[in-house]
Amino acid sequence: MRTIQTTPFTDQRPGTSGLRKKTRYFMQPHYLENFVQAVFNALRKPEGFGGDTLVVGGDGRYHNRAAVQTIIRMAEANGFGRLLIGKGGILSTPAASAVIRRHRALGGLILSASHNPGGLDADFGIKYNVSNGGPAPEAVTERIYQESLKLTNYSTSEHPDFNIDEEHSELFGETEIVIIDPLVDYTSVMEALFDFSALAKLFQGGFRMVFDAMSAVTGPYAQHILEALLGAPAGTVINGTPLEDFGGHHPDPNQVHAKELVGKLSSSDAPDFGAACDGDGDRNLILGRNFFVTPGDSLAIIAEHAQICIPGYSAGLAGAARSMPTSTAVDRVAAALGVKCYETPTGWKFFGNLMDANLCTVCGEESFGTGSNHVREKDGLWAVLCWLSVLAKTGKSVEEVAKDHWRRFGRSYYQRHDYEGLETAPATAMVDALREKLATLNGVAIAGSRISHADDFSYTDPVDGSVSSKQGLRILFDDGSRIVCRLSGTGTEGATLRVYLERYLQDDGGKVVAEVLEPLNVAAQQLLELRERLGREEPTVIT
Ligand code: VG1
Ligand code: CO
Repeated sequence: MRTIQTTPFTDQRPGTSGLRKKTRYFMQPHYLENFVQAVFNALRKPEGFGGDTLVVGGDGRYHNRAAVQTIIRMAEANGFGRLLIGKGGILSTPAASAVIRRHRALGGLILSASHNPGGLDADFGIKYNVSNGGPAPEAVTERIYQESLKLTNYSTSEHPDFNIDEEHSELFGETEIVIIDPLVDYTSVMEALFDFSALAKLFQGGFRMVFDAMSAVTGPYAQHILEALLGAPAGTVINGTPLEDFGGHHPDPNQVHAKELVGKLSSSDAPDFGAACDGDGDRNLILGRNFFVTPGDSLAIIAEHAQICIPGYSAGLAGAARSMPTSTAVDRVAAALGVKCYETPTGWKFFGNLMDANLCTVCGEESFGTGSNHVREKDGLWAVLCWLSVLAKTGKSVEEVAKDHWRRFGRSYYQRHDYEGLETAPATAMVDALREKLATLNGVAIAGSRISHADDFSYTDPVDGSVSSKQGLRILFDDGSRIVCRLSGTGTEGATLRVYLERYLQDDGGKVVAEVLEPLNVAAQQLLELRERLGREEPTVIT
């Protein structure tokens, strides 16, 4: 073991989902090592880690492999009993969660900046997941950050690079290093939930889909499950080989970045169903022929059909949950099912306690994240299998399923507007200024309705009582409309403002979304003084 002297970096506080920085910044001497040591110090127990398993894997982006080697050396020096490492350093985020749970690991280090672009000149990231398989809760990330601020040294060991490309097990000092097939645990979890033979029949009947892996980590998972096990024709999965720079694309599965897929679904020869996942495989995009399902509707529709269409949920749902900015569509389904719907801050880490306490079964976010208590991460391919199950069972098209849902529940017309590449100081000042104004907004008439309540969202975890404040400004209207504003916590450059617009109408869902939301869009821009403060009139991305 070697002890290396180091000095703290002051910027290692994890954001919405782990620590994300520019790749080159991550590659500077000691940067990754300091963070990993801070994680280990935050977890340290009197008896050491000799009885513990640590899971390691990532989305395959640039620097993933080198980071795995660094972590192996440090985990050995810090006394871990066993390391489970995805072959090639690969584990999708939901697969890592499954491995942690099934092998009763202490936790896992996931190397990913998720939907952020990858490459030497793009982004890298790392996050720690706890023993339930979910992202570390805020109390833990805060402890990691405090440890990072007082580091004086880290422990590592000298050893040439390990072979991480073949499944095997070897002993390094007292540490057992096991290279595992990254597909096995995840596939077992899916097989336990879904009726694979019913889904295979769907494909046998000529059902056609295109799955866009966006040159990211879900390629091998989708090829294995959709093509090899369910018998979808070869070529169903496109961009299926994970690349270190995701082919230069932005692996964010929305209509803007998944252009190729959107094009296929709107062509004259369009398949029945289209889907895509993000860099680390936890997000999903759901498309029908010429039809986009918003993530909020997708969550609601999955919750509506789970018990009837998916064997894993035949006992019904214990409850549902969504992040605060996510549309309220799932709330109406939960009410119809007679179960509670919880409203949490943005970020998957807030769902873990609810699922551990069996308060909710399915949950989701507007940012193309949907999942359930089968793991403790959002899960892109799971959402795809849910939709396939709904389509197989009902025999309907994606569009028919969505329209039936609107006819029954009404529709939350919804959009997120991102204003990217803002300067941090004026963007923060703008949000601060609106926060100051919130108390005076009650009763104000704007956007054709009246503001009934405005606050900065604060969440008290119903399980452990922990409080998370300043989680986003929300302006609620008396007709059920909402404007929500917050700054992104996953970016690596400048600031991104997210404005979420929602208007609920009890209609058949046939109106044009942008037209329904325009008054709210104008009101949000005015309240924020976007043009005056930042010179912006148009968002960079609308999802
Ligand atoms: C974004 C999304 C949030 C999601 C997070 C991580 O965070 O809005 O809903 O949980 O990304 O997703 P922010 O702070 O930038 O709005 V992923 O796929 O990066 O793990
Ligand atoms: Co992701």
